[in-house]
Amino acid sequence: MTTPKFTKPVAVGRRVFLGVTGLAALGVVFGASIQNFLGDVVGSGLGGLFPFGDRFRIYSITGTYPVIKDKDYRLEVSGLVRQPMTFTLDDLKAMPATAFTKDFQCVTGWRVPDVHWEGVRLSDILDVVGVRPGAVALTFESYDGEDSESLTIHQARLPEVIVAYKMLGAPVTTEHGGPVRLYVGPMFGYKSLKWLSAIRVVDQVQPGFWELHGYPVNGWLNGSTGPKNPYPVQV
Ligand SMILES: Nc1nc2c(c(=O)[nH]1)N[C@H]1C(S)=C(S)[C@@H](COP(=O)(O)O)O[C@H]1N2
Ligand SMILES: [Mo]
Repeated sequence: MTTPKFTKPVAVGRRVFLGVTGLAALGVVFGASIQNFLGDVVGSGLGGLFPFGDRFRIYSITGTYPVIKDKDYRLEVSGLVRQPMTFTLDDLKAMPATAFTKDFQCVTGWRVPDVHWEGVRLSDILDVVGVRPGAVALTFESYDGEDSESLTIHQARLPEVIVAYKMLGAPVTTEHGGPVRLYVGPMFGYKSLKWLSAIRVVDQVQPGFWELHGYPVNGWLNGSTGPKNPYPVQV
Protein backbone atom coordinates (compact mmCIF):
# COMPACT_ATOMS: atom_id res chain seq x y z
CA MET A 1 0.00 0.00 0.00
CA THR A 2 1.43 3.36 -0.93
CA THR A 3 1.17 6.25 1.44
CA PRO A 4 0.05 9.21 -0.62
CA LYS A 5 1.67 12.52 0.11
CA PHE A 6 0.33 15.97 -0.22
CA THR A 7 2.81 18.67 -0.90
CA LYS A 8 2.81 22.41 -0.50
CA PRO A 9 0.09 23.24 1.95
CA VAL A 10 -1.47 26.54 0.95
CA ALA A 11 -1.59 29.13 3.69
CA VAL A 12 -5.11 30.24 4.40
CA GLY A 13 -5.84 33.95 4.47
CA ARG A 14 -5.97 35.58 7.88
CA ARG A 15 -9.67 36.36 7.66
CA VAL A 16 -10.48 32.72 7.07
CA PHE A 17 -8.26 31.59 9.89
CA LEU A 18 -9.95 34.05 12.23
CA GLY A 19 -13.18 32.36 11.26
CA VAL A 20 -11.90 29.18 12.86
CA THR A 21 -10.63 31.03 15.90
CA GLY A 22 -14.00 32.72 16.26
CA LEU A 23 -15.69 29.38 16.06
CA ALA A 24 -13.44 28.00 18.78
CA ALA A 25 -14.33 31.01 20.90
CA LEU A 26 -18.00 30.22 20.44
CA GLY A 27 -17.24 26.69 21.60
CA VAL A 28 -15.69 28.06 24.77
CA VAL A 29 -18.48 30.51 25.47
CA PHE A 30 -21.21 28.02 24.82
CA GLY A 31 -19.32 24.90 25.78
CA ALA A 32 -21.27 24.21 28.95
CA SER A 33 -24.61 24.75 27.32
CA ILE A 34 -23.90 23.54 23.83
CA GLN A 35 -27.29 21.86 23.70
CA ASN A 36 -29.07 25.13 24.32
CA PHE A 37 -26.83 26.84 21.84
CA LEU A 38 -27.68 24.29 19.19
CA GLY A 39 -31.33 24.62 20.04
CA ASP A 40 -31.08 28.36 19.55
CA VAL A 41 -29.28 28.04 16.26
CA VAL A 42 -31.77 25.59 14.87
CA GLY A 43 -34.91 26.98 16.38
CA SER A 44 -34.57 30.75 16.35
CA GLY A 45 -33.24 31.61 12.96
CA LEU A 46 -30.06 32.86 14.57
CA GLY A 47 -28.40 32.27 11.22
CA GLY A 48 -30.05 35.44 10.03
CA LEU A 49 -28.02 37.45 12.53
CA PHE A 50 -24.77 36.42 10.94
CA PRO A 51 -23.63 38.68 8.13
CA PHE A 52 -22.22 35.84 6.06
CA GLY A 53 -25.04 35.50 3.54
CA ASP A 54 -25.66 32.28 1.68
CA ARG A 55 -21.98 31.59 1.17
CA PHE A 56 -19.63 28.91 2.37
CA ARG A 57 -17.13 29.87 5.00
CA ILE A 58 -13.91 28.02 4.32
CA TYR A 59 -12.60 26.34 7.44
CA SER A 60 -9.24 24.79 8.17
CA ILE A 61 -8.15 23.79 11.65
CA THR A 62 -4.50 23.93 10.65
CA GLY A 63 -4.66 27.26 8.84
CA THR A 64 -3.46 25.58 5.65
CA TYR A 65 -4.98 23.53 2.85
CA PRO A 66 -3.36 20.25 1.90
CA VAL A 67 -2.96 20.29 -1.88
CA ILE A 68 -3.53 16.81 -3.27
CA LYS A 69 -3.33 16.09 -6.98
CA ASP A 70 -6.09 13.87 -8.36
CA LYS A 71 -3.58 11.24 -9.45
CA ASP A 72 -1.97 11.13 -6.00
CA TYR A 73 -5.21 10.83 -4.06
CA ARG A 74 -5.71 7.65 -2.00
CA LEU A 75 -8.44 6.62 0.42
CA GLU A 76 -7.32 3.90 2.76
CA VAL A 77 -10.05 1.74 4.32
CA SER A 78 -8.94 -0.62 7.06
CA GLY A 79 -9.71 -1.96 10.53
CA LEU A 80 -12.51 -4.43 11.18
CA VAL A 81 -13.04 -5.25 7.51
CA ARG A 82 -12.72 -8.48 5.53
CA GLN A 83 -10.63 -6.83 2.83
CA PRO A 84 -8.62 -3.68 3.62
CA MET A 85 -8.46 -1.56 0.47
CA THR A 86 -6.92 1.59 -0.91
CA PHE A 87 -9.08 3.51 -3.39
CA THR A 88 -7.78 5.92 -6.00
CA LEU A 89 -9.99 8.74 -7.25
CA ASP A 90 -10.64 6.72 -10.40
CA ASP A 91 -11.63 3.71 -8.28
CA LEU A 92 -14.23 5.85 -6.51
CA LYS A 93 -15.51 7.31 -9.78
CA ALA A 94 -15.91 3.80 -11.18
CA MET A 95 -18.30 2.89 -8.36
CA PRO A 96 -22.05 3.60 -8.54
CA ALA A 97 -22.49 7.35 -8.09
CA THR A 98 -25.15 9.08 -6.06
CA ALA A 99 -26.12 12.73 -6.44
CA PHE A 100 -28.53 14.97 -4.56
CA THR A 101 -29.14 18.53 -3.41
CA LYS A 102 -29.30 19.62 0.21
CA ASP A 103 -28.81 22.70 2.39
CA PHE A 104 -25.40 22.85 4.09
CA GLN A 105 -25.50 24.06 7.66
CA CYS A 106 -22.72 24.95 10.12
CA VAL A 107 -23.51 24.96 13.86
CA THR A 108 -22.42 28.58 14.07
CA GLY A 109 -25.45 29.60 12.08
CA TRP A 110 -24.49 30.06 8.46
CA ARG A 111 -26.10 27.90 5.86
CA VAL A 112 -25.94 27.49 2.11
CA PRO A 113 -29.16 26.41 0.43
CA ASP A 114 -29.42 23.78 -2.31
CA VAL A 115 -25.85 22.54 -2.51
CA HIS A 116 -25.40 19.84 -5.13
CA TRP A 117 -23.30 16.82 -4.13
CA GLU A 118 -22.02 13.80 -5.96
CA GLY A 119 -19.98 10.83 -4.81
CA VAL A 120 -20.13 7.29 -3.51
CA ARG A 121 -22.36 6.19 -0.67
CA LEU A 122 -20.34 5.17 2.36
CA SER A 123 -22.67 2.21 2.56
CA ASP A 124 -21.40 0.99 -0.83
CA ILE A 125 -17.79 1.33 0.30
CA LEU A 126 -18.56 -0.67 3.44
CA ASP A 127 -20.14 -3.38 1.29
CA VAL A 128 -17.05 -3.57 -0.92
CA VAL A 129 -14.60 -3.98 1.98
CA GLY A 130 -16.99 -6.06 4.09
CA VAL A 131 -17.69 -5.12 7.70
CA ARG A 132 -16.55 -7.73 10.22
CA PRO A 133 -18.53 -8.77 13.31
CA GLY A 134 -17.75 -6.53 16.27
CA ALA A 135 -17.60 -3.39 14.12
CA VAL A 136 -19.48 -0.52 15.73
CA ALA A 137 -18.24 2.73 14.23
CA LEU A 138 -16.03 4.41 11.65
CA THR A 139 -13.20 6.81 12.32
CA PHE A 140 -12.23 9.28 9.60
CA GLU A 141 -8.85 10.91 9.12
CA SER A 142 -7.83 13.94 7.09
CA TYR A 143 -4.75 14.79 5.03
CA ASP A 144 -4.52 17.93 7.17
CA GLY A 145 -3.23 15.69 9.98
CA GLU A 146 -5.57 17.32 12.53
CA ASP A 147 -9.21 16.78 11.81
CA SER A 148 -10.90 13.50 12.63
CA GLU A 149 -14.49 12.36 12.72
CA SER A 150 -16.65 9.41 13.66
CA LEU A 151 -19.96 7.85 12.68
CA THR A 152 -21.70 4.72 13.89
CA ILE A 153 -22.14 2.05 11.23
CA HIS A 154 -25.86 2.81 11.25
CA GLN A 155 -25.20 6.52 10.62
CA ALA A 156 -22.63 5.74 7.94
CA ARG A 157 -25.19 3.67 6.03
CA LEU A 158 -27.78 6.47 5.78
CA PRO A 159 -28.43 7.41 2.15
CA GLU A 160 -27.11 10.97 2.24
CA VAL A 161 -23.76 10.04 3.74
CA ILE A 162 -21.21 10.03 0.95
CA VAL A 163 -17.58 10.22 0.04
CA ALA A 164 -17.92 13.25 -2.23
CA TYR A 165 -15.79 14.08 -5.26
CA LYS A 166 -18.18 16.67 -6.68
CA MET A 167 -19.74 19.65 -4.91
CA LEU A 168 -21.58 22.66 -6.33
CA GLY A 169 -21.61 20.96 -9.73
CA ALA A 170 -17.82 20.65 -10.09
CA PRO A 171 -14.94 18.63 -8.67
CA VAL A 172 -14.50 19.41 -4.96
CA THR A 173 -11.97 22.25 -4.82
CA THR A 174 -8.88 22.22 -2.62
CA GLU A 175 -10.35 24.70 -0.14
CA HIS A 176 -13.57 22.69 0.14
CA GLY A 177 -11.59 19.52 0.92
CA GLY A 178 -10.88 18.07 -2.51
CA PRO A 179 -10.26 15.86 -4.27
CA VAL A 180 -12.46 13.93 -1.82
CA ARG A 181 -14.29 14.98 1.32
CA LEU A 182 -16.86 13.35 3.51
CA TYR A 183 -20.42 14.70 3.31
CA VAL A 184 -22.79 13.76 6.11
CA GLY A 185 -26.12 15.14 4.88
CA PRO A 186 -28.23 14.69 8.05
CA MET A 187 -25.69 16.38 10.34
CA PHE A 188 -24.04 19.76 10.89
CA GLY A 189 -21.11 20.75 8.71
CA TYR A 190 -18.39 19.81 11.18
CA LYS A 191 -19.10 16.13 10.52
CA SER A 192 -18.25 16.60 6.82
CA LEU A 193 -14.49 16.14 7.14
CA LYS A 194 -12.40 17.62 4.34
CA TRP A 195 -9.37 16.07 2.59
CA LEU A 196 -10.47 12.58 3.58
CA SER A 197 -7.48 10.24 3.79
CA ALA A 198 -8.56 7.18 5.75
CA ILE A 199 -11.54 5.33 7.12
CA ARG A 200 -11.01 2.85 9.95
CA VAL A 201 -13.71 0.46 11.02
CA VAL A 202 -13.51 0.23 14.81
CA ASP A 203 -15.26 -1.36 17.79
CA GLN A 204 -16.29 1.88 19.52
CA VAL A 205 -17.11 5.49 18.67
CA GLN A 206 -14.03 7.67 18.93
CA PRO A 207 -15.07 11.34 19.24
CA GLY A 208 -13.40 13.49 16.59
CA PHE A 209 -11.71 16.90 16.69
CA TRP A 210 -14.86 19.04 16.89
CA GLU A 211 -16.47 16.73 19.43
CA LEU A 212 -13.39 17.00 21.66
CA HIS A 213 -13.98 20.76 21.42
CA GLY A 214 -17.56 20.55 22.64
CA TYR A 215 -19.83 19.70 19.72
CA PRO A 216 -22.15 16.70 19.98
CA VAL A 217 -20.82 13.42 18.60
CA ASN A 218 -24.22 12.91 16.99
CA GLY A 219 -24.56 16.23 15.20
CA TRP A 220 -28.07 15.85 13.77
CA LEU A 221 -29.35 19.00 12.10
CA ASN A 222 -32.46 19.16 14.29
CA GLY A 223 -30.37 19.27 17.49
CA SER A 224 -31.17 15.71 18.55
CA THR A 225 -28.09 14.15 20.16
CA GLY A 226 -28.98 10.45 20.23
CA PRO A 227 -27.16 7.97 17.99
CA LYS A 228 -30.18 7.09 15.85
CA ASN A 229 -31.35 9.09 12.90
CA PRO A 230 -34.20 11.35 14.04
CA TYR A 231 -35.44 11.84 10.48
CA PRO A 232 -37.49 9.56 8.31
CA VAL A 233 -34.95 8.03 5.95
CA GLN A 234 -35.33 9.42 2.45
CA VAL A 235 -33.67 7.69 -0.45
N1 LIG B 1 -10.33 18.88 7.53
C1 LIG B 1 -11.28 19.73 7.94
N2 LIG B 1 -12.57 19.42 7.66
C2 LIG B 1 -13.57 20.26 8.06
C3 LIG B 1 -13.28 21.43 8.80
C4 LIG B 1 -11.91 21.74 9.04
O1 LIG B 1 -11.56 22.77 9.64
N3 LIG B 1 -10.94 20.87 8.60
N4 LIG B 1 -14.31 22.25 9.24
C5 LIG B 1 -15.65 21.62 9.35
C6 LIG B 1 -16.71 22.59 9.54
S1 LIG B 1 -16.96 23.18 11.12
C7 LIG B 1 -17.56 22.95 8.54
S2 LIG B 1 -18.91 23.93 8.81
C8 LIG B 1 -17.31 22.52 7.16
C9 LIG B 1 -17.15 23.74 6.26
O2 LIG B 1 -16.92 23.33 4.94
P1 LIG B 1 -16.20 24.32 3.96
O3 LIG B 1 -14.85 24.67 4.55
O4 LIG B 1 -16.13 23.59 2.65
O5 LIG B 1 -17.07 25.55 3.88
O6 LIG B 1 -16.15 21.70 7.03
C10 LIG B 1 -15.96 20.81 8.10
N5 LIG B 1 -14.86 19.93 7.76
MO1 LIG C 1 -18.96 24.27 11.07
